[in-house]
Amino acid sequence: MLVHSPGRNFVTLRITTDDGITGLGDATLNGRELSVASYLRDHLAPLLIGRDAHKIEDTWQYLYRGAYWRRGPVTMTAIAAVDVALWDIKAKVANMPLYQLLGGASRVGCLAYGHASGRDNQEIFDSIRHHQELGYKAIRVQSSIPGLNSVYGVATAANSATGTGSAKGATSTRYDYEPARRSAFPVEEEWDTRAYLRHIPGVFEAVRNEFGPELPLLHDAHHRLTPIQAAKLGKALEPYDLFWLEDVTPAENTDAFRLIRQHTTTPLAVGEIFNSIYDYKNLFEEQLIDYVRSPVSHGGGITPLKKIFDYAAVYQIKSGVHGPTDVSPVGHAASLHLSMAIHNYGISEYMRHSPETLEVFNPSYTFENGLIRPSSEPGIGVTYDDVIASQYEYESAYLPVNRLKLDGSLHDW
Ligand code: KDG
Ligand code: MG
Repeated sequence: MLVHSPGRNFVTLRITTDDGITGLGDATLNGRELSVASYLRDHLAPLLIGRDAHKIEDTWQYLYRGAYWRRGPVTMTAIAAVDVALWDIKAKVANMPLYQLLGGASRVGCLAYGHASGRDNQEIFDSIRHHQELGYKAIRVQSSIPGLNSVYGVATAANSATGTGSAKGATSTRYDYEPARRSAFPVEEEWDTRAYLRHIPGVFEAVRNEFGPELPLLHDAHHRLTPIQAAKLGKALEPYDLFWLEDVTPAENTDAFRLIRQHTTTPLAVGEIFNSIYDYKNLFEEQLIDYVRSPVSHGGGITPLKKIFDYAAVYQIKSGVHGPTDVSPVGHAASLHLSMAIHNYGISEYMRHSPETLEVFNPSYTFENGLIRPSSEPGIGVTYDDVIASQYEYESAYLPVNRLKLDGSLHDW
């Protein structure tokens, strides 16, 4: 178990076979890292000793069904780490990049979106241009809201990214909310939904006027709206032709999507906090969403996520993998190999990691001309440098919490 903080906290599982082959899995659960580390160290690792590393499906079922306590972010992140490490090992033994074992490449590379944000429209335009210079062909846009001091997902200082083609060595676009402002307690932010709903459509109107109709634009509402507010926002954004609107309502109430869907044709994405195929079942079967946000690392691993994507394909629903910097390069690489292979790929979020993170993980994937591509290295193509990692000790860090500006009551994240 590797628990370090190169730029931000990561938990990484390394499995070594009797033959000395190693596989890596991402076990990072932002703000709750040590719970997964304990689950792995205290409960799963002892069960893996002596098991055949090639029996991936059987091991997944053994850990999932055997626990009795199924699902949940901690359990599924831990199982995902084991699953990915075993796939990494299998692909290394086969001497192939992992996507070859998953069916081979269905595309030359995976379309990725970057994060633009700003305190006003001019800053947003600059941030979009900057991301276009970095090679992004699709861009998420987040904005400050007049009257609110800070809004999650919006950088409050000018970005300093300079990276080019290679993911390694690229200077990351830094957000000052990352890594969630380290402190023993979460930072408290304020929120006003009516102000947000009044402001956001105008931002997208301005962005469309500035950049034209072609550029795919995305937006994340971070679970903050009621169903009827979400419906209103989706409708208001229709003239600006979004690629997707993400996480409009608290994700656990999937029934909300019925109401939202009745009112808007803006495509909807959800699932970054889901961890099971059962979270998606009704959303798929009633065709209530358009994109699946689960990353490999929180979706239980490659083994179940491949099944989720195949299930989604029946309903013409596509992948839209979560890829913030709290998914480690191991997690990104695992999602990338799966993304290369499936037919119903949509898009991936690709936030660049900090130089410290890249130095420790050495990912071999590259980003160029809007696409992330895995290398031809056997396995998932990530190596972990223990020596450099040991310089970065774990430090507790939390995501912010959100209180209503009006009366200070806690609001949905
Ligand atoms: O750990 C939580 C973050 O990864 C999340 O807030 C980022 O919403 C997010 C996104 O779409 O990347
Ligand atoms: Mg999100």
